Amino acid sequence: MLEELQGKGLLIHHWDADGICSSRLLLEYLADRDMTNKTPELGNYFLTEKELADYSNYDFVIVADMALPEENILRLAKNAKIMIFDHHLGKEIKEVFHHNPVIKGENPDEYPSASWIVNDFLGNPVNLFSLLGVVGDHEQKIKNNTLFSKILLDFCQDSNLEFDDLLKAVYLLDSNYKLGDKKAVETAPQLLLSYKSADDILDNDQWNKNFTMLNKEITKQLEKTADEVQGIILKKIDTPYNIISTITRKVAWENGKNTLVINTGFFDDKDQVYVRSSKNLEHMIQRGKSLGFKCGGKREVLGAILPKDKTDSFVEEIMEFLTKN
Ligand SMILES: [Mn+2]
Repeated sequence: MLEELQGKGLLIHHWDADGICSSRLLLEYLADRDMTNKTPELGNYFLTEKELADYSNYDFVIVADMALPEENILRLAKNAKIMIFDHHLGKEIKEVFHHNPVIKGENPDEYPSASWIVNDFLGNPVNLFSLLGVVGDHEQKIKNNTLFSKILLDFCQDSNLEFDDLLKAVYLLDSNYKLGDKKAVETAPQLLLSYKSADDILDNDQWNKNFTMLNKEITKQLEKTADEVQGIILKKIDTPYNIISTITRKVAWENGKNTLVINTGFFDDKDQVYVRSSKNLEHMIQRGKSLGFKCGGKREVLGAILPKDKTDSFVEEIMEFLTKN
């Protein structure tokens, strides 16, 4: 399939370690083609009108590690051949090549990252980049996956690495999007083409500087006091960095309580809201979507991007939901 692609190609990928590593693998395979790689505006799980217009002049478009809306994909498909490699839940887009074993009913534990799916599709042996995507998406929790904990252990032994080295490498790759540096995210897969080992990633000066700066900011935000309302931790932060999920996780784990964090500083015109709860949040995710907000997550996690004038009312609804019985 990939062999047949002709002309100018665009690769659109998620901004995180899995998206970057998936791109690295695809760019290596397509080294003799004319390829450009882009990530969406950071925080957007869709393409803007401007992006759709800019991306209408390619002969083929590959999407990696992102469940872009069907309308976006069908728009791109008017002018280009489309291939999607993904592992997120969602609906199959039948009009294009949509390689996502998870939505075709395969066991998600056997396909824990887009990088793994891409690598498998390319027929490569297990390698650093196929596994960094896995570690990036699951962190420590991958150790509970019997199949992959074994694959990771074997890989670490063969390459003389610790699991924590892989985790650090992933944090370094993720530092680019957390700092809001879209250009650096797009440069990362290119850089990785010249990297041969995890040490090359661990030795990247800029990424280490990013990592230190982010840790400082996370510590600073964690030190500010949070409110507790009817047993729920409510924390407001104002940071230009995309660290809300990290902050929420740390606050929730430290307090052992349902936690809601609002960040007013990442977007100019919108707020980020993030919730971790022991109560199933799927109902509130649906509610957020039905109100027209960008809203997603899973059982125990809700993330939403809200117009600033809608934040208070939606937060109030979530608080009500969490305190009800
Ligand atoms: Mn992923």
